[in-house]
Amino acid sequence: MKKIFFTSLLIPFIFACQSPLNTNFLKNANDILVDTVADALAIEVKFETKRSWDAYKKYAWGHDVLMPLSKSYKDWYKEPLYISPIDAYSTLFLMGLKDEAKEIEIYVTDTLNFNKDLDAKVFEVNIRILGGLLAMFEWSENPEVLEKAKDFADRMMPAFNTPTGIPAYWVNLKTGVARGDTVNVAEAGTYLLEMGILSYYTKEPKYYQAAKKATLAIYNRRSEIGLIGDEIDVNTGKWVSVTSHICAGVDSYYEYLYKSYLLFGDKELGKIWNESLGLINKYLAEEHEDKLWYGRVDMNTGERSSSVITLYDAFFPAILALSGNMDRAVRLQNTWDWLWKKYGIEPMAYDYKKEKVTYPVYALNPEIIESAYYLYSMTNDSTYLQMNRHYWESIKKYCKTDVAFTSIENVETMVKRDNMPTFFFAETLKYFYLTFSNHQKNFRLQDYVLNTEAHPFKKSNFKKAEMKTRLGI
Ligand code: DMJ
Repeated sequence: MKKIFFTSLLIPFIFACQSPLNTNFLKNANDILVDTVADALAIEVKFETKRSWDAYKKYAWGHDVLMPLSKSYKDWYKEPLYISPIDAYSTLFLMGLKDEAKEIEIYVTDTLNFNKDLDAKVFEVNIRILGGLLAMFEWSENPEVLEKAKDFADRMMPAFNTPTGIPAYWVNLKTGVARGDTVNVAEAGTYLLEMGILSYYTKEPKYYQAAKKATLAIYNRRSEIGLIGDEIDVNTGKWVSVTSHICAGVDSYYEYLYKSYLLFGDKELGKIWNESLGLINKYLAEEHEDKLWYGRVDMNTGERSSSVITLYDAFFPAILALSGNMDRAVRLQNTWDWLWKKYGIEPMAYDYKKEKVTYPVYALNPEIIESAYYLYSMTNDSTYLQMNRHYWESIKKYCKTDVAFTSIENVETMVKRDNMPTFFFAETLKYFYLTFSNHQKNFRLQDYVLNTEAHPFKKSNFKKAEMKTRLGI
């Protein structure tokens, strides 16, 4: 810890020194110093991850979520599904916390049983449990983990037996009975990656085909001007809400269009992504007070309906950058950075025209950190390293507890809320760590596609020549 303390004293000095340095010698010296600082931050993030993991083990082992203030736990359902550890695995593994990761793997293969009489939210368990197990399989190469992933997916599959192919909201993991007629677009169309990866490894196209049918069911119900709404009835295929946006409730539908094209080479999805992005930029994007925002419009008329955005939308600079739209990615990330700094930490929802917070919670969410990581990886511009360093300092200042980290009830008062969501392990800590250790080149973003819960999948594992037989593309 001494090293961390010493280096943290150097950090402001080093970053302050960056711009005036213009000779090659000084530039190289500066780069070395920046790398040294980043190394220290990576060590600190790893240390804090281990501290939080130890707290989970001490107070919540076997359960879904740690409650860091009361030092207890909570489960999503009447029985636990072990969501925090499954979500944490790929982060612990990447940080070199191999013993901790191995312990999770052994629990998954030897103890965990998904034959539970409970109704699980299909979207949430897909990105966290199925996504987490598939990443665990890739890193551990343990075939029993793949069996567990397949077992879990088979329990999810009955949800897709609807007249539209859009999955119901809930599915009972034991009986396969599905319920919940209305889903949002993210809940309808965030399955392509996990189910495509499962199809690839099991050589059973049915998973990818079900996911693709659900995504196309959304796309095929676009309006005359090409936009989609945000809530739909899975039985009738009728829009329940006609508001079009990229915010919470829609976000990862768009993310998966592009990432599935990237990982599997599914050209149909690449085409839909390109078309969708054109419409998003045409109808949703707007300049306000010299900043770029993406608001809400009516899917049928294109008329603006609201300027409320959510912190989830900060995923968009990452996907813009990944798909080659760097100018907009940079501008949008600057907007999010401004909002974070306005409050000291970002609020869950904000009205950019009324200039006020509409929902003041911050739940340790990763999106702005994810986008800073993508931009840093893709540009090597230390502006984004500094952004993530700033967000890390804010989270330490406001969210750190004596045992782990916790959510904020209100970013205007910084009152804490007793909850450490599972994505804090899966995403937030991972993106910080990958940013700070980026220069070590031990994880190159261009070699991976990450699901929306930040579980990484190696591109070279997926051979394009195999896609026809394994995924049915
Ligand atoms: C994560 O569970 C996923 O990233 C999801 O797509 C939406 N955002 C949450 C964390 O904020």
